[in-house]
Amino acid sequence: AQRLSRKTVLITGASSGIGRATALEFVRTAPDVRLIVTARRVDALETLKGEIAEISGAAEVLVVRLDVSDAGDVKRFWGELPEGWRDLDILVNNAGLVKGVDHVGDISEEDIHVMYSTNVTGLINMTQAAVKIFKARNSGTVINVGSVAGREPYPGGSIYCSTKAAVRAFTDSLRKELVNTRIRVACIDPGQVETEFSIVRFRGDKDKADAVYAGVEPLTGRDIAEVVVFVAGRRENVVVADTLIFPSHQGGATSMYRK
Ligand code: NDP
Ligand code: 8X3
Repeated sequence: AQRLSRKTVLITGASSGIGRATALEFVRTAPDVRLIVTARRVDALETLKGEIAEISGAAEVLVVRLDVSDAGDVKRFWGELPEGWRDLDILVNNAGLVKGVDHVGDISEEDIHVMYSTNVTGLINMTQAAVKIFKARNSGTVINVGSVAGREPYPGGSIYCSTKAAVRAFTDSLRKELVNTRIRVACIDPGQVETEFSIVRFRGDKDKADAVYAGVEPLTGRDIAEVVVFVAGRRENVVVADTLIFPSHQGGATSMYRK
């Protein structure tokens, strides 16, 4: 908690699921943390800000609407960060999504574009800006949310899985580029977590989303959030470079014990 005291943390995709849980977990761990919570849905971010205020009056929260898939928006975001919030300590690149389960040949251009521009280009653009700040100070932490899907691609996931494989490769390159610095780079690869992820995948079809979690006990956003905050809170010389987190009945992306 002491190590995260007064640190400035930027979380993308904080309006739901893992990102939202991560914001709350930072506050529980370090009540005077300073959070920049971003996503497209500002209402949900304002609700989150209210919840954070109930947990800790000492936490500072800046709500910013940010669509990471829009390079212009990302540029504007960094250019307009208010004085006092620019000296970032930790970037959590969590915003990401999957659309559909279509097989190659039938995938819409729009779905390909939205997954790549959010999960890959968005994450890269955010990281490029943060790394400039971190290099100038020779400290900082980048935590990228990948997925088991990036390690173990499955049918119906060609685009999503390849975006997460890209996150993994990008993260590894970055860590190696920065070995002569005190900047830390981590990849968090969750297995199955029950969030809005499947609702987004099935375009709002709640029955299809629920079927994904039928007969299994998935992880919660908080389970992953605890790992993110643990990684961020290690001693400066400790880099948790890689993680793979499953619920106990998951053996791999497509290996799940169902009751
Ligand atoms: P949710 O759908 O619950 O949350 C996704 C978050 O990403 C939302 O806050 C959403 O906010 C945000 N987001 C989506 N598109 C954009 C965008 N263009 N710009 C900014 N924010 C965006 O899903 P999860 O919490 O599960 O997903 C978080 C991360 O975890 C993703 O990267 C996902 O790939 C990864 N993951 C999830 C797993 C799971 O089983 N759930 C497993 C492994 C990895 P808004 O819509 O308001 O913009
Ligand atoms: C989310 C996990 O296996 O549904 O990244 O793609 S999976």
